[in-house]
Amino acid sequence: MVSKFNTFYRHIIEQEREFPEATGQLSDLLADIALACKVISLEVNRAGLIDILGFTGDENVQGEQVKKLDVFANDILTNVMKQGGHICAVCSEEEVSFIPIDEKFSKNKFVSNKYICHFDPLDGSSNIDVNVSIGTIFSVYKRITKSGPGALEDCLQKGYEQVAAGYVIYGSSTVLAYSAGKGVHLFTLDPSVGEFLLSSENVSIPKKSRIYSVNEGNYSGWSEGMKKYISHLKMSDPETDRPYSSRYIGSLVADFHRNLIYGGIFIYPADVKNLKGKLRLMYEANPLSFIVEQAGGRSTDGDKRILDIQPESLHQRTPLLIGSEEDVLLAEKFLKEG
Ligand code: AHM
Ligand code: MG
Repeated sequence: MVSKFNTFYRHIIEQEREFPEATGQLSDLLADIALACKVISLEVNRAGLIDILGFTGDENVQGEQVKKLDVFANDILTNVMKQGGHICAVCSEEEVSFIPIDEKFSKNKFVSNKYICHFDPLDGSSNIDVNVSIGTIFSVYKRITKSGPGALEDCLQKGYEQVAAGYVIYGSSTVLAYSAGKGVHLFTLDPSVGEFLLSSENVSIPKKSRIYSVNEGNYSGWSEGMKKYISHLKMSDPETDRPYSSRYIGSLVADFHRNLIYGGIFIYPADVKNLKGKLRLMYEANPLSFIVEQAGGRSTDGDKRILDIQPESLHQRTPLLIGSEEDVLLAEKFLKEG
C-alpha cells in the first residue's frame, strides 16, 4: 500500500528526474501509452453494451462502424504513438511488419524520435468475447540507427536493452504495471477522475510460491522433463508446500499479474505442436521478463535467460518459464534433466 497520492505521470516524471540527462521524452511516451490504454479500458467495459463483440467492419445497432476490440486497441495505440513523435517505429503483434515513423516537427520544434515501441495491443484473444480479463503489453527501447524512420535492427534488440516495459490488465479494475528499470510500480485507474493512481510501489514477487499456471491440455505433447515437473508439483509434501494449486486463466497478463502478487510460476513450454512454444518473444516474453526481474523474479526459456535472447524476427516465439525465482529454477532443473 502507498501512503501518498500520486498519478502515473507524476511518478514517471519523478523517476526520470533522477537521471540528469533525461529530456522528459520517455515520460511523455509512457503517458501516451497510458492514455491509449485508458481509451481501450473504456471500450473493453462498453463492449457488451455497444454490441461490438465479434464484429469487424460491421455496423452496430446505432448504425456506426464498429471494430473488433483487438483491432480497435491496435489502431488507438499506433495512432497515439505516431502523434506523440517520440518513436521511430512501432511494432505490434497485430501487424505483419513494423511501422516506420519519421521525425516530427511541431510548432517549429523538432521532436527527436529516439524510441521504439512494441505492443501486444490486446492479449488473451480467446477471452475477449467472454468477459474474462485481458490486457495490453508494451515495451520501449532506444533506437540504434541515428535518424529518420526506424529500421528493422532498431526493432530486433535483446530484451535487456528495454528502457521501460509494462502491461495494463482490464479486470475487475484496470491496473497498469510498469518499470523503467527502477522497480515495478502499480497504478489503478480511477474512472471517476480518469487517472491511473499509484497503488503499490516497488512490488516484489515472492521467492517461492505454491501456484503453477500452465495449459495442461497440452500434456501429451510435453517433454519428459516437463511432465515430471508438473507431476512433482502435484505430489503431497507439506515441507515444500506441495501439492501446488493450479491456476490458469489463459490470458497471460492476468496469469502473470496474479503470480506477481501472490507468487507463482507460469509456463508455456515447447510441445510437439509448438516446437518453440506459443508466446511471442518481442511482444509478450521480453516485457514481462523485464518486469519480473525488476520484481526479483526469474524468466527463462528453459535453457537461457529470456532477456539475453537475440531476436531474429519480430514474431519469433519462445518457450517461457516465468515467475517466482525458486520455482523457475526448479522447473529449469527438471527440464534439463529430462
Ligand atoms: P494471443 O496473443 O492470441 O492472445 O495468445 C496469447 C495467449 C496468452 O495470453 C495466453 O497465456 C496463451 O495465449 C493461452 O494459450 P492457450 O489457449 O494455448 O493456453
Ligand atoms: Mg498475445
